[in-house]
Amino acid sequence: MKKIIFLVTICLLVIGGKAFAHTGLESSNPSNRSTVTDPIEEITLTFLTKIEQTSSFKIQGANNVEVPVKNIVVVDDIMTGSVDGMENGEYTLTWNIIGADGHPIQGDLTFAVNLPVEETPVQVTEEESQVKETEDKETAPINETKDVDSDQSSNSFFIGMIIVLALVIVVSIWWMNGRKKK
Ligand SMILES: [Cu+2]
Repeated sequence: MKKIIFLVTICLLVIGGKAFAHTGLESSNPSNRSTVTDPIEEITLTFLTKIEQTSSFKIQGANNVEVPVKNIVVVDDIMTGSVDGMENGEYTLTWNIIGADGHPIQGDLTFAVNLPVEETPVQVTEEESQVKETEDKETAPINETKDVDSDQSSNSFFIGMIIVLALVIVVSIWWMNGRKKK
């Protein structure tokens, strides 16, 4: 009986420890929901634990157009990548990593680029503004479904494991008691 309790306790501790090591984003530059007013050359993402070399990230601007990211480098818990000539606008950065406990995790953050623009008088013709309007209408709904977080699925996996283990304890105690009575 004591052996079983001991083994189950060890199992719970191991699983609990792994759940604790579950990685997430600690900080970033640019940070989430920030507005950048100087030209960006490097993106830095800092995670809570070391991450695998296969980790990566991508950046998408308006209408989901992807911004090329060069030289993605992972050193321990930090992932960097360089970008070139990002225009003013809003961007979504999606990271895709494998954490220290081997779990693939995805998340995203948003930031805006708002560099000072040199004043050059631009005349918008009526035709151009009409084109813009129809473009806006066509592409508006695309950006709305963007909250992926696979974090939760692996968390519920752990909760499932713990429930299964709890059941194992209850059944073994019940079984052991039954044998003693006979
Ligand atoms: Cu994990």
